[in-house]
Amino acid sequence: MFNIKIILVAILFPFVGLSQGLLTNTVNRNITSLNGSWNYIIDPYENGYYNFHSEVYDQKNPTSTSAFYNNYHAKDKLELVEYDFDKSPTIIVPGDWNTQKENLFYYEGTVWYKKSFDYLLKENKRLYVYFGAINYNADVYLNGTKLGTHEGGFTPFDFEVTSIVKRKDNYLVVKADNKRSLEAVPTVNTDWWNYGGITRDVLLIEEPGVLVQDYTIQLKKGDVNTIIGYVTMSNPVQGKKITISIPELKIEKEIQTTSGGKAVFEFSNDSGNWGTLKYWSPESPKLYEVLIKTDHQLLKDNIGFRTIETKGPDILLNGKSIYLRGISIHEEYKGKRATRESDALALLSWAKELGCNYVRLAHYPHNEYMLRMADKMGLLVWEEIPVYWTIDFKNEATYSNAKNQLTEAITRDKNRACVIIWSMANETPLSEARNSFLIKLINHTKTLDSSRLISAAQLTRNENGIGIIDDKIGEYVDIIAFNEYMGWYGGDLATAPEVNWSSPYNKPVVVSEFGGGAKQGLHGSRDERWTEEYQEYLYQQNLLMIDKIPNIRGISPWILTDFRSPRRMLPGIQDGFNRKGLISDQGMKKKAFFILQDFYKTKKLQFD
Ligand code: GCB
Repeated sequence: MFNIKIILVAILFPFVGLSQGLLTNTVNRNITSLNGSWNYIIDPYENGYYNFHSEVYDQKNPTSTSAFYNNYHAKDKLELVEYDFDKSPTIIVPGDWNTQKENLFYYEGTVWYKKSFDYLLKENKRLYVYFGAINYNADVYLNGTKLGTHEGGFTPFDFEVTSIVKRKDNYLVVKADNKRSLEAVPTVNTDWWNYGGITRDVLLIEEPGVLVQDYTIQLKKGDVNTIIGYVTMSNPVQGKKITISIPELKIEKEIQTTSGGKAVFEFSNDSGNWGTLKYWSPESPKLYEVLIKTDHQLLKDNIGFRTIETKGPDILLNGKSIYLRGISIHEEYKGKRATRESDALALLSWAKELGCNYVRLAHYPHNEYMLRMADKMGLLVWEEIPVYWTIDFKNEATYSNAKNQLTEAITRDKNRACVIIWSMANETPLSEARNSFLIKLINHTKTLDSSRLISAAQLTRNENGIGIIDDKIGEYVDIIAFNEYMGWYGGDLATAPEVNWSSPYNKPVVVSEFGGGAKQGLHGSRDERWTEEYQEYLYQQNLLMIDKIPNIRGISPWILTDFRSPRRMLPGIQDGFNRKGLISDQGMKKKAFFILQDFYKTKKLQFD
């Protein structure tokens, strides 16, 4: 009954781009999951999207002269009889298609997804469809009506479907396309697997007519006695009453929206009636229940309160100098895109076992489960967008895309106490165009969130045997972060501890990556690449070197586990995996894991 003609039927309806401001805190809303089994059609030539003269079916094209197109109009509807969703195979959502279907392992292109569902929408309620992430481009249709599109593989988006949803037989169709392109973010060249598909949860969210769309609530920068924030309603209603309460602190305040549907607030503890606020920290990741109430809605969240700032070389968490005992992590678990809460728990439990108080979530915004889990487990987070290597810095559209991904990430995660650093980029080649691109991103970040620290993983240069960390972007960031691969992509491990580093900036320095590859279970001498002993020695020598870097306040070695990368094909060793993990893709620890664990025990004694 459902074939791909449902896409074509869209032409009969006006395009209803109902996307609006992102709904946040979706896990605590009134949700129905659309996860599970979906039908899919592989469409490498995009026959479901373009006609044979490459005209897009779902958009009217009055200038078209194609006979086929005219014919199409004459009939008003064309049935692509060569497709049938219901007879098509199924795939699990969320999940990458590469590891679910052997014939899709290396596939980069379009796959159509379809999910049917019934839904009884209560009177005066609104319904939204929410996607945690689709890599990379998505076109979304419900019951033949185009809802809109989204670009960017790692951030959420939603569409309102109140007027389209039916009691029975709804069909949600998604065109997911993971083709790489030069002007995209990331660009064509990365060192990770380009997993395709609907890789995060799909939800229906039922809400009242006027709903709380978004809010923020946190300690005021530099003032531990004031909580500030705002609530944004879905409609520009004026005078809407909202109550914010934090029962454990005996806070209950009523605020009202102004004309834009937004209410800004500031509560202070001048009279001491909150009692003692317990600050969120890795040692004590205290989360308070926060309630946001309107006459039709009660939204709960769990929020931690902490301050984060820098002073000269120090990173101050709740006023106390800390050392970031970190590890870098890709969103991958056991050779697949990590999709579930249990994956987040497994990955972050390894970080805890290493003795970490911090994780670098590389190289794109991870699943929201990771952030919520880090909040609960007490792990500070570096969150970044995929402005990676050689993206097209001169291209305005590339900038808008990066800015949009950053906005969506900050919108989703700004209430997570764990997030202390927004990172703008990774190892981007120096140029004026790149500098102005990153400076614009930094300024934009500050307009959205002025309370957190800003960084970017930089490259360094070598001058007379001294490592110089002087990228111009250092002037604009709060933390000087750089990647170094001493003993792997050059440099002599034996003399590594004698190497000196220098930076013109009196700011905290973090080594955002270092490491080397080892095949778990391969043993030999410390001079033999790919052995666990080589990697172990590389960690020992790098840690000695890093400890002497002026202003050093943390590290996030590369990387927690081996991860898939098409750049890494060495037979018998890599076999499609970057082997710099401290843990294999099958979950087996390598010797270097224990070197880092020991180092963190010492750092804990020094700083905590
Ligand atoms: C880097 C990149 C990271 C790579 C890593 C490597 O500098 O930031 O994405 O995976 O090196 O293994 O070469």
